[in-house]
Amino acid sequence: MEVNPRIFVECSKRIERFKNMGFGFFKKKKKKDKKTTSMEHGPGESTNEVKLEQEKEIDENQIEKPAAAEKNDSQVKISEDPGTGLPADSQTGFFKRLKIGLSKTREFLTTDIDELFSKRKKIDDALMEDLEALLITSDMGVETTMTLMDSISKEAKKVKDASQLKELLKENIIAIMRDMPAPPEIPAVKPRVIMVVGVNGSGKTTTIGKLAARFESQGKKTLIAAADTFRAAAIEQLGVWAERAGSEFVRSKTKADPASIAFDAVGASMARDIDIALIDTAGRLHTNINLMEELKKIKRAVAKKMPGAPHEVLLILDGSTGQNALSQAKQFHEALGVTGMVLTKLDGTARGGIVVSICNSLNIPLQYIGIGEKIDDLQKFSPERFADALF
Ligand SMILES: Nc1nc2c(ncn2[C@@H]2O[C@H](COP(=O)(O)OP(=O)(O)OP(=O)(O)O)[C@@H](O)[C@H]2O)c(=O)[nH]1
Ligand SMILES: [Mg+2]
Repeated sequence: MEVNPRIFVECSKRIERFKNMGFGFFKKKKKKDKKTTSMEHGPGESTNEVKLEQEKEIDENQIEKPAAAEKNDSQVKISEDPGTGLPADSQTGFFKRLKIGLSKTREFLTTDIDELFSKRKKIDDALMEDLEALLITSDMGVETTMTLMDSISKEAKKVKDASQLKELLKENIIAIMRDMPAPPEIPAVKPRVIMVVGVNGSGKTTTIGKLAARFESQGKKTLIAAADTFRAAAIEQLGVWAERAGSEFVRSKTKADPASIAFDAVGASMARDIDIALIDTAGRLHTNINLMEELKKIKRAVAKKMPGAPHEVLLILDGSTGQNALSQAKQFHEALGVTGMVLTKLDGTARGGIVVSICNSLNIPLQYIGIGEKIDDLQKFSPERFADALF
C-alpha cells in the first residue's frame, strides 16, 4: 500500500503540533515505558499444569472473604439508559459524558476539517491528501484510511463545504464500525466467568471495577478474583474496586499460583451462587512467550473447574497506544481466543481514530469503551453514538 510522501510530512507536522499542545499521549509514553519494565515477571515463572490436588474441594481457609459482599451506602449505583444499555448520569447524561470523553479526538478531527476548507474552496487532490494525512494522524491506520478515502472519493464531487465532508466521513466511519462481528451471546450458566487480559497498565483492574459495578446495578451477584499475584499493591487496588462495586473478592493469603487462584475463585463462585465472576490477571507483554503460557494455564485451570469456562476472554487495550493495540490484539487472540475487547483511555487522547481502525482490522467485537477513571466511565460501544459524539 503506497502512501504519498507529502502525507508523511503532513503527519509529522501534526504530530509536532500534538506535542506542543501537550497531549497526554506523548507525556505518558515515557512513564508507561518505565512501568512496563518494572512490572514484568521474571523469566523463571512456572508454566506447569495445574496440580491435580486442586481438583479437591476448595479450601475456603485459603480464600479471604472481605466484607465486600455486605452492601453499603458508599457503593456506586449505575443506572442504564434502557434503550442502549449505556450508563445514564443524572447530571450530564450519558451521551454528553461520551462527548466530553472524546473531546480531544473531536477537536482534532473536526477543527482540522474546518481548516482544510478555510484554505480552499473546493475538493481537489491537495485537500484529499490533507484529509488522508489527518485520518492517519488520528490513528485510523493506513489500511482503514485507504478504505475510507476510496469510499469518500466516490462521492467527493457532491461535497461543497466542511460540514458536508464531515457528514460523509461520519457515514463512512459508521459503515466500517457496523461491520464488526456481534458480541458473544450471554451464556445461560451460573457463574458466567470472564477472564480479563492485556498488557501492563492497559486498564484491566479499573475496567473490572467498572464492569462489576455495572453488573451489580443490574442486580447480578459478582465476584472478583485477584489472579494478578505479581504485586501486593495490585491485589489491594482490586480489593478497593471490589468494595466500591459491592462485589465479593477472592484473593490468596499467600503468594499463590495465579492459575490456582482462578481455579479456587470459580469454585467459590459456584458454591456462593455468583452470577458473574471476573478474573483479573497481571499485565504482560504480548511478545513474552512464558507469560502468555501462564495465561493459557489460567484458562485451562478455570475450564478444569467448570467445563465451558471462561465464557469470555476480554482483552483490554489502551486507546492511547495507537496502532500497537492491533498487534497486541492479534497475539492475545492467537494465544487465548479473545471473545471481546475494551478500548480504554479514549478521554486522554486525540487519536481516537484507533476505534475505527480496530473495528476495521480485527474480527473481534469491541464491546466497551473507557472514557475516564471513574466507576461509571465505561460505556457499551455503539458505532452510531460514537460517531455522533465525534462529529
Ligand atoms: N483517563 C483514563 N484513565 C484510565 C482509564 N482506564 C484506566 N485508566 C487509568 O490507567 C491506569 C492503569 O489502570 P489499571 O486498571 O491499573 O491497569 P491494569 O491493566 O490493571 O495495570 P496492570 O495490572 O499494572 O497491568 C490507572 O491510573 C487508571 O486509573 C480510562 O478509561 N481513562
Ligand atoms: Mg491491574
